[in-house]
Amino acid sequence: VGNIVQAELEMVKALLSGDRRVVVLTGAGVSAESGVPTFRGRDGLWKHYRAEDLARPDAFAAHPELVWEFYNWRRRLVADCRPNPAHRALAAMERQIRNFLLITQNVDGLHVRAGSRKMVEMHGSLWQVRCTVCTHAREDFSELPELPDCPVCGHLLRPGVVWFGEPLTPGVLKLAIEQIGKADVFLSVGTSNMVQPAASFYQLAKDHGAVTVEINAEPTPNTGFMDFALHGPAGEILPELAA
Ligand code: BJW
Ligand code: ZN
Repeated sequence: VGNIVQAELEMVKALLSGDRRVVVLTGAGVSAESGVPTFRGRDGLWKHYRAEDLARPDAFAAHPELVWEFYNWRRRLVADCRPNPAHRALAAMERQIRNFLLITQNVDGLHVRAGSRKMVEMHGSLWQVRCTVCTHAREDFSELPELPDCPVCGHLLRPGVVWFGEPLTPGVLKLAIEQIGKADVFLSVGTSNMVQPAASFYQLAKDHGAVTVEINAEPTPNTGFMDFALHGPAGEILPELAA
């Protein structure tokens, strides 16, 4: 690391002392070093489909078997992945900082497996399934059939994730807005900041006067609005901050 980067790292590290209120937003970049593909990588995510083509209610309505094939593939893929130093550093940070909240856009469950608990999965989880008709919902790590059906009413199950055009789970947005509105430090890690509402969270933090920090492999549309921007692998930068 160069001297300027090192100096910036030290300044950000100093912000993360135990009595500060810290909110961290994460995205697919924190799981990249675990081998989980990101959404907006060069080759598309799966069989040349883009997330925008599959992660939407109308795609599921038209081709449920295709969408379930996509999710079953990702469930298998993620089951073989392990949390990386970025996940572990965030779990350590939560133990060091009393007022801490991790808001993840990731559905892979790797933050939980790394030990994070003060955390919300704002786009749901690959390991949640729920009925398209009744209220049945469950956590399920088993191998699912191609078109799983509801044990209660027999209708089709769907992945327990938030698709484009769908609202977040009730309460999640409210919690995020409340906590970010009180934050002293806001970290955005491993997200392209292309998807709303997460991409606008930094604004709530800034309105409150929080210090904003971006950690990402490359600049994002939000970079210019950040107080600090550290560009590099999350699995190298976060362990330095949590050390
Ligand atoms: C590394 C790295 C390393 C790599 N280290 N870094 C306002 C304006 C315009 C549009 C909208 C708007 N409000 C809402 C919308 C529509 C839409 C939206 O945002 N569209 C945009 C595309 C423009 N938003 C929605 O529809 C949301 N719903 C909503 O707003 O509802 C309102 C409503 C209210 C009432 C009734 C009805 C509706 C929902 C959005 C849900 C997003 N869902 C997905 C799929 C989840 C399920 C699944 O996984 O299959 O969530 S889409 C996908 O993108 C997934 C991700 O969580 C999300 C964000 O992606 P992320 O994490 O940023 O990944 P990447 O790949 O984009 O970026 C990774 C970054 O990491 C890159 O920059 C790399 O460089 C970097 N990186 N390796 C550090 N080692
Ligand atoms: Zn049902």
